[in-house]
Amino acid sequence: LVASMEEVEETYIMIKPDGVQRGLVGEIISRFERKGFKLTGLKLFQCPKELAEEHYKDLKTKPFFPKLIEYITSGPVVCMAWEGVGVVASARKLIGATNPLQAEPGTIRGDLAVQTGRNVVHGSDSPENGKREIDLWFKEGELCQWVHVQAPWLR
Ligand code: RTP
Repeated sequence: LVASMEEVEETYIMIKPDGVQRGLVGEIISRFERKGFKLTGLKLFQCPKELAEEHYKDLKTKPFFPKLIEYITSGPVVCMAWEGVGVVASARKLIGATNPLQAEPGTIRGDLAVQTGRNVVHGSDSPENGKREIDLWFKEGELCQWVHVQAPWLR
């Protein structure tokens, strides 16, 4: 029942400016919390343009890139680091498809969003990117390690 350390992953989850402006912060955090992942970093943050460009550097050549940078820097975001077994893929499932109209009901985007360009939340797409993005968005000392007792009654 206790996962070995090798299986534990980290992912970077970010509530985008529309999620903050629409008052969805609690709702979104709650979904990851109730699922059973461990929150290890959390802050409200106004993202500078340079950081948004670095975060989305793989999309630099896309026609929507300037609009994406404008969107991500248009207001504060909520930066989060979450840890757990299989957290990267599971978080992507909880978030749902990039286009909210194609996202399944029950997912964050499926329940709460309509437009691809306003899809309320980001989640890392691989464990490697999870680490890279957490390093990019958090400074040393901003992350906390703590003992996450999920379900002692099942032991
Ligand atoms: P994210 O990185 O935000 O979790 O999103 P994702 O992996 O589901 O999607 P990705 O293809 O990496 O795109 C990153 C974000 O860019 C915006 N986007 N706009 N056609 C468009 O206007 C368009 N396509 C993508 C979305 O905000 C998407 O989440």
